[in-house]
Amino acid sequence: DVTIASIFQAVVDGNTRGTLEGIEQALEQGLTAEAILSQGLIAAMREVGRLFEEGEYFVPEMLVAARAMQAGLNRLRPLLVAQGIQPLGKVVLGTVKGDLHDIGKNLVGMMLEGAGFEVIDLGTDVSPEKFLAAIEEHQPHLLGMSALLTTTMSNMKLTLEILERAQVRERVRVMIGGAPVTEGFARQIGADGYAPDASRAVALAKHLLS
Ligand code: B1M
Repeated sequence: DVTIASIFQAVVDGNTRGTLEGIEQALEQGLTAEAILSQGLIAAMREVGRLFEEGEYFVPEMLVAARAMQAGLNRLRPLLVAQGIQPLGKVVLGTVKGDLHDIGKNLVGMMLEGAGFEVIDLGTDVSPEKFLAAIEEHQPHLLGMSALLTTTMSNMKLTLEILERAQVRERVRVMIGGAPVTEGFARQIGADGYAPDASRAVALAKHLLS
């Protein structure tokens, strides 16, 4: 599709205005928010990652692409987040300490909200102590942690350890995700579940609370 291709290219180029114009056009043409998201925005970030790996892109290019993607996500948010659903449960969500990647975490939060969860988003670079304090304050059913760097994944384990020590671990179900995270890693650190993408994060959250 030409319009989706233009959205893809605009995100790769870090062109926020082009991304938003492409999205308006795609919506006018009757394309769904889901299609725009997966074939336009998410596919474009994958391409940006590839360009970075190959040394064609550097951090500034990744950053402007991320900004364009985030603007696109904000535009799609009301379409992805359905209204008036019964609350399913409360989730505290954040990207772990040392890690500033938040696009995937934001998407997971948006989809959870869309499914009827109440989401308390702690943002990025969240220390184990801060996760613990939020659990004590908000008493959520679920804790969701995201990590995009192999070097920050270990902070998921540290967070679980601090919850254990504070004796709140059994009060919350814990799910984790992010590009370097695997099912095996989740099992290894004693998380309750792992999801590879945002829609499966919703299915997992429902499953963990059932
Ligand atoms: Co950085 N970065 N980055 N980056 N970045 C990666 C992650 C990298 C893989 C790129 C690469 O080399 N190919 C690489 C990590 C290598 C590694 O650890 N093995 C990398 C690096 C090296 C870095 C820096 C160290 C670069 C530097 O400074 N030299 C630096 C670190 C900064 C820090 O965090 N301390 C850095 C910085 C940045 C930017 C700030 C420029 C920017 C982030 C902006 C932002 O997030 N606001 C950025 C970006 C954009 C990326 C890539 C290109 C795209 C990430 C993204 O948003 N993807 C990324 C390449 C890649 O991932 N292939 C890369 C789209 C998003 C929808 O997908 O986040 O995977 P994702 O989320 C998915 C699933 O993973 C899952 O669902 C989401 C939706 O489907 N999921 C969950 C995520 N969280 C979940 C939680 C769940 C369940 C599912 O439950 C709770």
